[in-house]
Amino acid sequence: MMLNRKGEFAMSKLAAILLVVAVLLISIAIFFPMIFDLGSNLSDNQNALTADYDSDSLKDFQDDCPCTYGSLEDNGCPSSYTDEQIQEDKKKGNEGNCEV
Ligand SMILES: [Ca+2]
Repeated sequence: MMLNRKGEFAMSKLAAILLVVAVLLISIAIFFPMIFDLGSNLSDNQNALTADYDSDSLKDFQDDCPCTYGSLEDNGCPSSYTDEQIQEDKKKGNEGNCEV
């Protein structure tokens, strides 16, 4: 134990330890902000896994046409869609631009 001459715990050492811990935590928060932002990152990932923009029951990450309602047999695309339209729809979905 850290005791001074009177046999008491040295408060100045405790203050120094607390200061070092505070500086360390602030340094971590500055240089590794993602650690303190982990909760929102996880919920963003969860939203990305469960999102179904066009409500065709295929999750966006499985859907070949995440922006357009389509059947399960056509991987979430309208059966009339050409390969070019599918590519365009998928690109819009991947960029998060379904509304455009
Ligand atoms: Ca779809």
